[in-house]
Amino acid sequence: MDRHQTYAERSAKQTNAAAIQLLDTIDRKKTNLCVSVDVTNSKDFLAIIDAVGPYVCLVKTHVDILEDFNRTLVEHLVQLSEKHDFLIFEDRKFADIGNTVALQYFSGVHRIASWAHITNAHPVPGPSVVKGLASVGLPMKRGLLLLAEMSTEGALARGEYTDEAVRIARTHRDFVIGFIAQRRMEGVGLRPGETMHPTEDFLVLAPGVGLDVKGDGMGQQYRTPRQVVFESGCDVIIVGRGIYGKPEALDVQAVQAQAERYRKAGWDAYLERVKR
Ligand code: 5FU
Repeated sequence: MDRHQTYAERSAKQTNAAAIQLLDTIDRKKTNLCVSVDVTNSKDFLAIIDAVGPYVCLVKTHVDILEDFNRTLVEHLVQLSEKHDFLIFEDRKFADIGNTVALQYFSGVHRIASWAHITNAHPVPGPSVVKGLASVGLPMKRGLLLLAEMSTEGALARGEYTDEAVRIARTHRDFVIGFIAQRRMEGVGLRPGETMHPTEDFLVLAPGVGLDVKGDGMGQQYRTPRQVVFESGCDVIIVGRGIYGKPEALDVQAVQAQAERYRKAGWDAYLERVKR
């Protein structure tokens, strides 16, 4: 992927419905910001999402941390995604055998496949994790991200592991739309004599983004939107606490001001990248 290509140009070449929807939303709303809403009660969860909705292309959830999760909450989440025109990404990090992940994705309390446009998986079980999830997600027009790298200090997802993640993605292009990673992944993991397919284009969604601090004291490492989008060529910045701060003191106007600050930083970095 040529770093100067716009989101709109790239959308025209994608085949997966979720990837197209995400790129079109980014282009339409002029935002490559994904807000990660890691709070434990549904009132704060929905209040933050309603506040940041106009500024984001994607909302990332960890629904297993919600103490009062129920089906009505999912209905409200879906209504907000329609009201504010964003997609939903459940950061489930599946990592089991194909049969088990298919059950975890479709069934259980959360029924993730029924409402999340995008989810993700650790490639640690090998290609079968993708096969299992695709059996559920493809007919529902969903997309999958593989965790090729992580933002944490000392992460084991590097070197040959990252190469193998990209190889798995390459053989499942219908369902794997890209990666959770810290840099672009085109051409990574090619063996001697292999050449990159000319249309290879993976979306890269990068967590570990912050403007004010470098870490959280628990291994998280933050880079700025410019480092992530302009220098490393990633497509979407994922920001959590940098936007909503401490949920016990939720201030909707302050959250919106932070969301706009990160949206602008991410979008300016993109405009700088695509400038010819
Ligand atoms: F795969 C990853 C990763 O490598 N780093 C992450 O931080 C996922 N995350 C998630 O992004 C993590 O689980 C949080 O939900 C979010 C980052 O939140 P923060 O508040 O911006 O640190």
